[in-house]
Amino acid sequence: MDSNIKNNHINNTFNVKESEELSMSLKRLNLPKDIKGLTYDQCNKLCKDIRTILIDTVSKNGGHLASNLGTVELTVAIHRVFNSPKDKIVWDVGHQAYTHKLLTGRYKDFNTLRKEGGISGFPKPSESEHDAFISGHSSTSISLACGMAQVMKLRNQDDYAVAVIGDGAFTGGLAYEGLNNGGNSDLNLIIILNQNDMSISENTGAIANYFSKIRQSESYANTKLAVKKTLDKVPLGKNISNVISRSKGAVKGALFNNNIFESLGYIYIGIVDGHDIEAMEKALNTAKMYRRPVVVHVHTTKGKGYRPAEVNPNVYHGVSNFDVVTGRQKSSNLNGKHESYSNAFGTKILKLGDLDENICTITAAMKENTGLSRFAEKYPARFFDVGIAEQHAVTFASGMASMGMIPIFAVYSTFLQRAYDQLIHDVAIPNNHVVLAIDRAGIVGEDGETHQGIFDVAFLTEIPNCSIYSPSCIEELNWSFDRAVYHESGLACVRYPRGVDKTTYPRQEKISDYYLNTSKERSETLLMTYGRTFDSLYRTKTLLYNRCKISTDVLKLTKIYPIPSEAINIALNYKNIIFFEEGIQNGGVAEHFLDELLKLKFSGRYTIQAIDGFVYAGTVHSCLERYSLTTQTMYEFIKDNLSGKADTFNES
Ligand SMILES: Cc1ncc(C[n+]2csc(CCOP(=O)(O)OP(=O)(O)O)c2C)c(N)n1
Repeated sequence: MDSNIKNNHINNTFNVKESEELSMSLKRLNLPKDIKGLTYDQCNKLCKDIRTILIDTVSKNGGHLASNLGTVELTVAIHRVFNSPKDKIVWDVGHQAYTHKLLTGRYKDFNTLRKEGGISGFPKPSESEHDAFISGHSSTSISLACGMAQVMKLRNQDDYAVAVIGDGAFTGGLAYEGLNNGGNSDLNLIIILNQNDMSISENTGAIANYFSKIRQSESYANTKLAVKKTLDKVPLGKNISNVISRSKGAVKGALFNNNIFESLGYIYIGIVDGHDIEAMEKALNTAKMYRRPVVVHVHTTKGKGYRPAEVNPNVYHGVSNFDVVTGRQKSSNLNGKHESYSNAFGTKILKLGDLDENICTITAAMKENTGLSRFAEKYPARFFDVGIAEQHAVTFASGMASMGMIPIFAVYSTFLQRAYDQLIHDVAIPNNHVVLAIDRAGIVGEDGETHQGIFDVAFLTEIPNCSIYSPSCIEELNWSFDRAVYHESGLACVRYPRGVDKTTYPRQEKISDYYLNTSKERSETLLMTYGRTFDSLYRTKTLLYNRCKISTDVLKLTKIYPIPSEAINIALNYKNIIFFEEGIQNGGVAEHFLDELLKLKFSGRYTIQAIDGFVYAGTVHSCLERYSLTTQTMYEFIKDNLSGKADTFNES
């Protein structure tokens, strides 16, 4: 750990010697078991130390900072009260589980957080038996915990399934499906609702308003007082039925009127100060004693303990590496000379919005990250943040489209997976004109297999009347949106990668659905791709010629689906086609392209190099390398293809 971290931004006075002792104790303790034996004073010191480790590590490796700083005490309390791994702790989204990782034997390797082969940024059962389930996508924890608690019951196990879910994740529809199911049961299901009033941006919607009202109500103070008074008198573990009836009365008496959770069949305990370990412990121990579904509602401060993150929790929700003293992120996309695709989309959509009052934009809790902030500011009446609710966003968009508006839903490729039925049933079948701005399409890197945007092309191309554009640079992104908004009908998608446009390939005079770059000498080999990998493929073509005098032609698709018929006719003239695709192979464009060629009796060689499984964490470059999608690896792949197997090719 970097012992130089003694700066003003860390609110807690940080004592290096004390911290080193505690780091030692993090190493020495048999965690999570031994945490139960610490005094509250030791716990509080440990929390300070954990915060320093979090800030230090995330400042170097990037990751989710503010959410983790907010859940330090909460996690300590959870591990003092529950017995992981017998009790199952399910972290919703999983981006706030760093302290859990530190407390469950991963301190030593924590410096590898989010690195290839290192500690994952999300819970991962293959990494530790304490990670009850993988996560990454929001709002799954209640359903998972429900399922686990159900099995505990079937097996007569007196253990607990604990869902830890934020108020942002609580805006997702799946949370309500789980809540509905669990409330009607007698399971050992404990839902810890962590309210910090933030999703990535400020939490939005009626539920967020409702939670604020609960918090502001006078009963907040009353509840705290009543629970404390009752539990102070109750020796835990003794005469449990008495304890239950007494604490039940007290808790119930102090409930918020018409509490939604009570109405759905849950015992409700709250609101508890999520930074007060003792109070948390008491609330959780009470919850355990009921042996039926309980909601423990806690309040925390996102970014707690690091001033820049407390002041701007949205900026420090997910960060690249940053300077601890200034708080400045080192590789922020917008600071460099290259423009990010998200920012370019933000500019384009603003221009379209200026010219056309029918244009409106939708986000599922990702306003800043998808580049919609400027549109939201300028046209608040035409901007909609619907919460973490991708399914609703798609159907909501289709409702708007049916009334003549042009809705543009900006969404990460990975989260669009949530809305598959809505795309088919609510958009494609009625053939409503909904535009999807699919950000983070392709490999995203360090967040790993739950976040890679590698499935959208395969699942979208299965939907009738869906058109898809995959620009290779920002000029093409602008062109693609003009096409998708005004030249397509039905479901129209533009997909683009995470990060900035650094492409250098020579631009076409006029952008069109496809682009053919031929060599001076006629070539029998056609290299194909679309999207971000085109720039690398173009370099590969040059490399092949310069180093080996191998001539190849390159065909890039900008409109990738339906495949432009001219592109198919061009490809028919070649004897050897190699298609590189930054996406899952099954159902991808390369396979569809081959289908079209075969219908026209293509008899040459056709090779697909695409992704054939889940892509685990690494830098974007190293993930692309694994699938031969960088310049150097494409070069090697093509050389192999043309040499060893060239004989077969010539014979055919
Ligand atoms: C289905 C889905 N959509 C979007 C996201 C992106 N996302 C990650 S965390 C987050 C906000 C979560 O807010 P909350 O649950 O309150 O946790 P906090 O970070 O505030 O602790 C969002 C929108 C996601 N993980 N999953």
